Amino acid sequence: MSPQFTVSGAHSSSTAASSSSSSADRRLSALVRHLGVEDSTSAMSDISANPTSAFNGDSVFAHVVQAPEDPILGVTVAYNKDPSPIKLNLGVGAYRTEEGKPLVLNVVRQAEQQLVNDISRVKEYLPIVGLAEFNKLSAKLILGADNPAVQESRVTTVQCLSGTGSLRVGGEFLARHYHERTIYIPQPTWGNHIKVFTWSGLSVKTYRYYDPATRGLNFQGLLEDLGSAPSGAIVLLHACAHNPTGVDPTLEQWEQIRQLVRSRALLPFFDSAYQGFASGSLDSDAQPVRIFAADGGECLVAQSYAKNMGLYGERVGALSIVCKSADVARRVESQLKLVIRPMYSNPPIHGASIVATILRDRDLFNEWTIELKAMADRIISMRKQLFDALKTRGTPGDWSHIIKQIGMFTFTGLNAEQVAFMTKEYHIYMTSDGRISMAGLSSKTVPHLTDAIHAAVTRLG
Ligand code: PLA
Repeated sequence: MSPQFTVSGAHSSSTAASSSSSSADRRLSALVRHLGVEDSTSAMSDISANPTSAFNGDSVFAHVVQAPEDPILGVTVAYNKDPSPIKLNLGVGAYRTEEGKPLVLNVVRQAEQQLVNDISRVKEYLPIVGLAEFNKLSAKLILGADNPAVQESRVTTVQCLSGTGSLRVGGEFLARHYHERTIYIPQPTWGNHIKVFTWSGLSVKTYRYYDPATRGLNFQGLLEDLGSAPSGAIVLLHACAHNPTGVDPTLEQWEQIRQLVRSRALLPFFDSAYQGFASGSLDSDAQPVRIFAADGGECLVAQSYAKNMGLYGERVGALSIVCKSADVARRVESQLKLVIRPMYSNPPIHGASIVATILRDRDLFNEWTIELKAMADRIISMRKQLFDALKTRGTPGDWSHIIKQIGMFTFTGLNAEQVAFMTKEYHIYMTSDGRISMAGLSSKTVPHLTDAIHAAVTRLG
C-alpha cells in the first residue's frame, strides 16, 4: 500500500503528484523519527542515487539499503532458520494446540465445506466495501445487536484486510477528513500501530499506559495524558487483551476513560484484535467498545478475525465508524470507498464468506463460542502452569503478573539481553521486549521455558 494524499480531491493531477511525493517524504521522515533510526540522513539520501546508473550496468536499485526484519514477524523468520529440535516460537501471537500445531476451527471447516458444496457461488468481485452481510454481522458482533447506533443505522462498516487493513483504512480516512491529525497510542503498544498511523498521514503521540514497577496499568498517567491531549485528538484504545502488556482497565476504569474522552471531545479508535480471547466471552470482551458506542458519541472500531476465528492468513476484518446520524454514516462510507478503491480495489471473498456463514447460523455460532472459549481456557491454563513451574523452581522474582495478565501475551519483564540469552542458549524465540505468546506454549514445553527463564534471571538478573 503506497502513501495516499492527505487532502482528497483538491489537486489537479500534476500538482497531486508533487504534493503526494512531498507528503510521502514528510511521512517517511516522521516514521524515521518515531522508529529512532540512527542514521536517518543516509536512509533518506540514498534515495537520490544517480538515476543514470542503469546505463552503466549497475542496478537502478543499487542504492536500496537492506531493511531490518519486522520486530514481530522477523522472530518467526529467525525461528524457521534454526535447525534445533527443541526450538520454540513464542513470538507471533498465533494459537497452537497442546501438540504445538496450528488450529483450524471445526466451525471454519464446516463453513468452508458448505461454501464449496454450494455450486451457485461464484468468484465475482465483491463491492468496494466488501460482503454486505459480513459487514452487518460484524458490526453487531462487536457493538451488540441491540446497540442504538446499529438500530438507527448510524454505523458504516467496511470489510478490510484483517485488523491491520482496518486500522490503515481508518487512519487514511481520518487523515483526509478529520480536523485533528494527532493520534495518541498507548505506551507501549503493538509495534505496527506507529507505522500504520504514520503512513496513514497522522502524527503519532503516546499516552502513559503500563507501569513497569507494578506490572499493571498506570491509570493516573493515562488520565493525565489524555486529559492534556488537545481537544479532538484521536485516541487509540485496545478493546481488550492489550498487546503486548496483557493489562486491561477494569470496567469502572473504562467508564472513567469514557467520561474523560467525551468531556475533552477526543475521538476513540478501538483496535479489537482479540474479541473472545481475553475472557473467553465475546460479549464481555466487547463491553468497553459497547459503552462508548452506546453513549451517542462517535468512534471507530477495527476488528480482526485472525485470532478469534483462527483466520490469520485469510485476512478478514472490518472497520466500523459509528456516526451521529444515518446520513453522516452514508457520506462517510462513500469516502471510505475512495480510500479503498485505489489501495486494493475490493477485499477478498473467501474469508468473509466463512465468517458470514458462521455468524448467521445459530448452531455454527454456538459451536464457535465453545471452540473460542476452549482456546482462551487453554491459554489461561498455560499461565497457571508456567507460574506454578517458576514458583516450584524457586526462580527469583514475583511472577504473579503471569496469571494476572490476560489475553494472548505475557509481558514477562525479561529484558532484551535475557531474551537474547534464551534464544541463543535455549532456542526460545520471543520479541525483544520480553513478550511471550502464551498461545504458543503447551504442557510439554512449559519445563523448557521455565529452565530458560530461570537461567536468564539467575545468570543475567
Ligand atoms: N492489532 C493488534 C493489537 C494486534 O496484536 C494485531 C496482531 C493486529 C492488530 C493485526 O492483526 P491482523 O492484521 O492479523 O488481523 N498482532 C500479532 C501479529 C498477533 C502481528 O504482529 O502481525 C502479534 O504477534 O502481535
